[in-house]
Amino acid sequence: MRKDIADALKLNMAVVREGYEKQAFADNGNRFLTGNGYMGIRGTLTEARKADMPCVNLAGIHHRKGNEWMEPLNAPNPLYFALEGYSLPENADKVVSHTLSLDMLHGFFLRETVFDTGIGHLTLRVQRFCHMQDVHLLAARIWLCSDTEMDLKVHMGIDRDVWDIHGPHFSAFETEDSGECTVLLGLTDDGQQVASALHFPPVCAASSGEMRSAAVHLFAKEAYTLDLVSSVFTSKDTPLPSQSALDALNTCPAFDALLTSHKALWASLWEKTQVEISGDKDAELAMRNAIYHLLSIAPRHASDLSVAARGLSGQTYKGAIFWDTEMFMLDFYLACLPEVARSCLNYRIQSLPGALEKAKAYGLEGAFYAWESVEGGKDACSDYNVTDVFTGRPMRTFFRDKQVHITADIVYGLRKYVAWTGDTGMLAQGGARVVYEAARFYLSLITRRLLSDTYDLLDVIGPDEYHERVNNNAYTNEMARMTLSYAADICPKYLDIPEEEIRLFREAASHLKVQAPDPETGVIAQFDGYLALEDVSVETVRSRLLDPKEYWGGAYGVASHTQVIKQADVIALLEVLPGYDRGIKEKNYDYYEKRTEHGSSLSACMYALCACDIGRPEAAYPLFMKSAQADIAGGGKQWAGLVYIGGTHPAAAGGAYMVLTRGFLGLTWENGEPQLHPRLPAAWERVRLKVQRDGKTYMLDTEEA
Ligand code: IFM
Repeated sequence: MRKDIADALKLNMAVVREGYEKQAFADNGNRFLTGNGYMGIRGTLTEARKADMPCVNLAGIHHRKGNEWMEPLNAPNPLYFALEGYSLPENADKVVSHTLSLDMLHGFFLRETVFDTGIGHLTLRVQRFCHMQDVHLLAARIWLCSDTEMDLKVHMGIDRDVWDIHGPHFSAFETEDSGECTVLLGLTDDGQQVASALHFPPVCAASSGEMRSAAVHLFAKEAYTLDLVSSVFTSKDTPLPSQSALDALNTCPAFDALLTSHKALWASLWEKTQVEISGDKDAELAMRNAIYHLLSIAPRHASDLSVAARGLSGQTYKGAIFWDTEMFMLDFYLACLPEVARSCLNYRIQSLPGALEKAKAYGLEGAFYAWESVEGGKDACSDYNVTDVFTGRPMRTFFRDKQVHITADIVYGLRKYVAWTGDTGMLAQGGARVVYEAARFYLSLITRRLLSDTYDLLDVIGPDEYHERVNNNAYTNEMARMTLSYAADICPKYLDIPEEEIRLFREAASHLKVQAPDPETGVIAQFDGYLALEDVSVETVRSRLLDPKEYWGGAYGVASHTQVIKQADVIALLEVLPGYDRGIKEKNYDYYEKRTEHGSSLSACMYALCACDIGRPEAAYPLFMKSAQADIAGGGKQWAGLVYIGGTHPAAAGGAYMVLTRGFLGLTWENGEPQLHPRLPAAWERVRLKVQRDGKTYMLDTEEA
């Protein structure tokens, strides 16, 4: 394992953190995450219990406990392992050295801690991964070595005390012991099941149960290893998850063979996605880390699963699918794993019934997609998404009701997928129906004035969530217009729909209010009346906070009545839809950048794209790095009011990929061939990057541009 890490380090493919930082468990859980699209295991220590937020987070299976928020299930952790007398944080005073590494090249987590035993040094190494090919398997190798002979007691097993935000989700457990293997089945009150099984190493053969202990004798300077191989299945995968979990362990190869096949799969993924940035090792590492995370959470095993906003790093944002996937991650998946892009969009096609139901519930027509989509397209978004720090009371937020751009974002994703792949089968197989129902949704929402020809989209929330319930948000109006026009163009080819409806789609598209650039300043108002709001700096608004965790938006937020915005809104519009010239981009970049808090990790990449478009790669660079480094750097916003929102940042990762390709490389496609128009930061000497299109692999190289 050390050789692997050394190779990865040499190739600038490893993230390493030295020194034991007791308080860093939350960031490290994200920073050292390993995953395979089916599950993610946070980069916590194997001895971590609930307080340190360990989890084996599962994709596409949710549960709601009572009236709490619905959230994805975490499996009982089958790779719990502790050394008696040497667990952290309790024995932090014995730590001589402590190193955590993420080997992105081979896809594993490595922990090495040297403890002072009083008479010498004891080294504990743990290598852990979620198998990239057989996605139900996860494994850990424990390596121990002491420079003096010593006896140790070790504890290992399946931890049923699962870390949940709004749990506990399992109301009952069943265990089944089959000698070397034990399976623990967690049952929810709505009949769902999650089985975690563990193949115990021979040292535990004499004992039974889901948690076992063993005595280990270490000879001086002789390494001792223990392999833990586990499997996880749910009732979504199979009617008998316990049986499947045990079968998987009975038939799976031993640790070394598993690791070999796991590494081979990672090698093949990097083969498709490798990026080199000569002249800037930090940017190269950050970009590779962003790609690593996007690969680790990609549902390669599924055909209609999407990617949650916090990936597989836990239950933040209810494990739900947001616009993040279509608007921020899709570029990467299209260029590197088109089958994953397809799966994400199939998920939207499959969840159309949920969107139709949501629209109906609001008295609207067509498809109103869930702001926070879970199984069946149900909206997990609460009416009270933020807790007031002062009163502890839930605050009414309107994301679910008013962030109506979500439907257009999905259409945008579908349109992009079809344009990129040429796969019109997606439209024939349900995509056109989504587009049609999306257009009907906007038709039912748009208001027609009696005394004017202008139509409005009233009472919405744009991407900048701090300003709620505004009229004619520029981004929303243009995305709705795109949806109506696209529907009018393509739906008649696939669906039998009345001509009158098509006419109405076109009429609404042409009459919907345009937030035109101000003739003097060139600034596009984010919404009606935005430019008349108090014009103060982000710092002034920040200085008005009475509590650092206070929510900036909503009815009484410190930003709500000012022009300070949370994240790219007009700038997002200028970057996603064509037709805005450089002058307009320049003026709006200069206007909005200084008024943006970048309080969402989705913000910086849009500004970076814009900065590239206006010929300012140096201004784009820190914004790019902010996006690409989101999960290496840690920190970031962890709270919205009193609600924990930490986790990994796949949209920022995908955004960084967009900045690299569309921004710095200036990638366009002409006659099916890639063309580069590089505008690189001064320190960058050369960029090489592989992309796939139409079954062909292209090596983009700025030296050949
Ligand atoms: O989708 C985003 C939203 O734009 C800002 N808040 C977080 C969500 C999930 O990433």
